[in-house]
Amino acid sequence: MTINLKKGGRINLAKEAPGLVRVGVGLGWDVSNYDNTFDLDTSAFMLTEQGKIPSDEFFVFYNNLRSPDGALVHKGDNRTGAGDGDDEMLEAQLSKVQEGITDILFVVTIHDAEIRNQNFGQVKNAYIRIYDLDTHAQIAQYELDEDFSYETAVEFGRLYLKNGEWRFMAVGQGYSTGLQGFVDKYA
Ligand SMILES: [Ca+2]
Ligand SMILES: [Ca+2]
Repeated sequence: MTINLKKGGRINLAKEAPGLVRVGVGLGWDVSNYDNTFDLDTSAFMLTEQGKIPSDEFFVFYNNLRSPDGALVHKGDNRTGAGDGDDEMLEAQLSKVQEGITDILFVVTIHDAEIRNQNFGQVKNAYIRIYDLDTHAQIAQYELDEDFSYETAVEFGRLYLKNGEWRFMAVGQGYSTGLQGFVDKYA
């Protein structure tokens, strides 16, 4: 059974998916204008309570595919988003997350958005979903239902620790920045 989250919606993984060991995080999107190449990039910031990454290696993206604690693995860059299903994926093993990290924030940015004059107003069917990697059962999905226009970057969802239990929240916050803007904010 999958839970459809709205913006701001939260679930407790310990309650909704007891026995969950490895979490799959899938992001998908399509674009309305296929004459143009849209390269959306998924990245993750593993944050402490201070809202910062403890070191650069806890910024997991296409050039740093694995966090130092081995808890988070990025499955690689998709350059077009063509086709159905997940376009970019990450795998998380929450029991391995380094102590002190309380938040794993997933963001999506458009590569070279400014140069190519692209924004999320041209992106369709964008979603983030989390599932059990071992059983492939989907746990929750959040479809980006905001009417974005000029935004070029989105904080999409986050896994976060509360009272010793991991939870997931649908964030859906757009920004007119790029990956560097998030690095400036969280590094
Ligand atoms: Ca990409
Ligand atoms: Ca797609």
